[in-house]
Formats: sequence, C-alpha cells, structure tokens
Amino acid sequence: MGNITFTMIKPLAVKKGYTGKIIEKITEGGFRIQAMKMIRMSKADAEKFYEIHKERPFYGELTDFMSSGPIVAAVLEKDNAVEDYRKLIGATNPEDAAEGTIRKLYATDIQANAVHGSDSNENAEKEASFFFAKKERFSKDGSLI
Ligand code: FUP
Repeated sequence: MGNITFTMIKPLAVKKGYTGKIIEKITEGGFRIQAMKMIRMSKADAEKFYEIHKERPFYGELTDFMSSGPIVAAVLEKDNAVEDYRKLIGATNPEDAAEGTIRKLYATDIQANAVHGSDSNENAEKEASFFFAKKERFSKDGSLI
C-alpha cells in the first residue's frame, strides 16, 4: 500500500477554469499536496510520459493534446493513494464514470478526461520524479520529503 499518487489536471480542464474546483475535490477527498505546479509539456515530454501507450492508435493525438496547453501537475499523499485516487477520479471514459467523480463532473471525453491518476505505486514514483525535483516535494511539517 503506497502513500503517494501523481496527478495532472489536463489542458482542456485547465483552459475551462476547473483547476480550483478539481483541487478542492482532491483535498476534500483527504489527499495532502506534497508538490504542485503549472507547466506546459513539449510534444517530446508528452511522448516520454506516455511511452507505455506508444503502440496504441491514440498515441499521436493524446500527446498532441497533452502538449497543447498548460497542465497542473501534483504529487498527492494519502494512505492507499493510488487506489483511492482512481476511485475519486472515476473511469477513464467519463461516460462510464460514477456520479460525483472528478471525471464525471469535469471531463469532456475519453481523451480530454480532466485528470490523470497513476495506476500503480511504482508508476506514481516514476511520474512524480518526471515532474518534480526532490527540493520541490514537502512533508506535512514543511520539511523536504
Ligand atoms: P487512465 O489510467 O484511466 O488514465 O487510462 P489509460 O491508462 O487507459 O489511458 C491513458 C490516457 O490515454 C487516458 F487518460 C486518455 C487516453 N486515451 C485516449 O485518448 N483514448 C482511448 O481510447 C483510451 C485512452
């Protein structure tokens, strides 16, 4: 059971002005923010981040979309963070997402599905290090992680 997950608020959700509401859902869901920043990925950054999906038909479109504008990246802390966050965000396709989930509330479609959430503890650590240096991650008392 890991205690961190990594999330991104995706470009269209940022553009539509949902950042504040999504962060509120995250903190109300019991997650503490270890690190957070707004950043725009280059196409190459997005290709590297989503390398696992390289062979999928949507890889080109997905990486175009994810580099089309700023995202908000964050490392979130909670017991059982990966699983609990996936519950809070809902299914990948917002049409299948449960009522009250972030994707049900703020997603546009399966690609612009409002937020990313890590799918394993191992990937959460990898994704967190992809975006954040050690000096950008803080524990509850304000010291570095
Ligand atoms: P998830 O872990 O819920 O983000 O979902 P996946 O790992 O299956 O997919 C990663 C991302 O690929 C999704 F967030 C959006 C994108 N995607 C598409 O663009 N089209 C698809 O048909 C499936 C996924």
